[in-house]
Amino acid sequence: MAYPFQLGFQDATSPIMEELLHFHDHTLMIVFLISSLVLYIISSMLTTKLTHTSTMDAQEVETIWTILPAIILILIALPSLRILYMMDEINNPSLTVKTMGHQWYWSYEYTDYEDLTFDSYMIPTSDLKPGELRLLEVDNRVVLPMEMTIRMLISSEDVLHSWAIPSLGLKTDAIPGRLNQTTLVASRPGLYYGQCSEICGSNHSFMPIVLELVPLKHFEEWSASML
Ligand SMILES: [Cu+2]
Repeated sequence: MAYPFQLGFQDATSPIMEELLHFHDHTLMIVFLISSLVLYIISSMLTTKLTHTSTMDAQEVETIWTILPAIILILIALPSLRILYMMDEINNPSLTVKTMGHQWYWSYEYTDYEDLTFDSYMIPTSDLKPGELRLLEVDNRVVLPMEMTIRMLISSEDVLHSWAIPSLGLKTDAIPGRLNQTTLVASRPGLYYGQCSEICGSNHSFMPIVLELVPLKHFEEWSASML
C-alpha cells in the first residue's frame, strides 16, 4: 500500500506492474531531457540576440527538428503498445472471480465453486483494531492464490465503479450491463489494498478493496472453510 507523502508508485507485485514502472521511468527520462533542452533554449533566446543567419533560415535544422521528435514519439509508442498487448493477454486462467460494484460495497463470486460468494464492506473507523488501516480495511477480504493466473470479471449492479489495485497495475471500470475482464497475477504473497476509482456517489471513498494473496495450499483451506 501507499505510505504517507508518497510521490512515486507502489512497489510492483505483478510482472505487468514491473513493466509499467520501467515504462514510466523511460518516458519520464525523455520528458526531463526535453524539458531541460526547452528551458535552455528559452533562457538563451531571452539573453542573446539571435542574429546568426544559419539559424534564422536553414532547411537542414528544420529537417532535424521534425525527424527527431518523430523518432522520440516512436521510442515512447512502441514500448507502450508492447505493454498494452501484454495486459490484454489471458492465457489459461486457473481461477475466475467475478466482482460486482454496488453503492457502496463490492461483492465477489468465485464462479468455479458452487456457492462461494460474499460481500466486502469497509470497516468503519470506530470498529478498527490497533494497526488496521483507516478507510482501507474490509470485513471480507478477497483471498486468492499467489503465482497463478486469475481471471477477474468486473461489472456493476448500479452506477459506474472502478476496481483498482495499484501494486498489481490493475484498474478496470465496473460498468452496469457490461462484463469487463482483466488478468491478475501476483508474484508474492501479501495484502494488497485498492479503492474504487470512479466517482460513484456520496460514499465513493468508502468502498475499498483488499486482496489477500496466499500460497495455493492456504487458498484451498480457505475455500473449503467458506463452502
Ligand atoms: Cu464506486
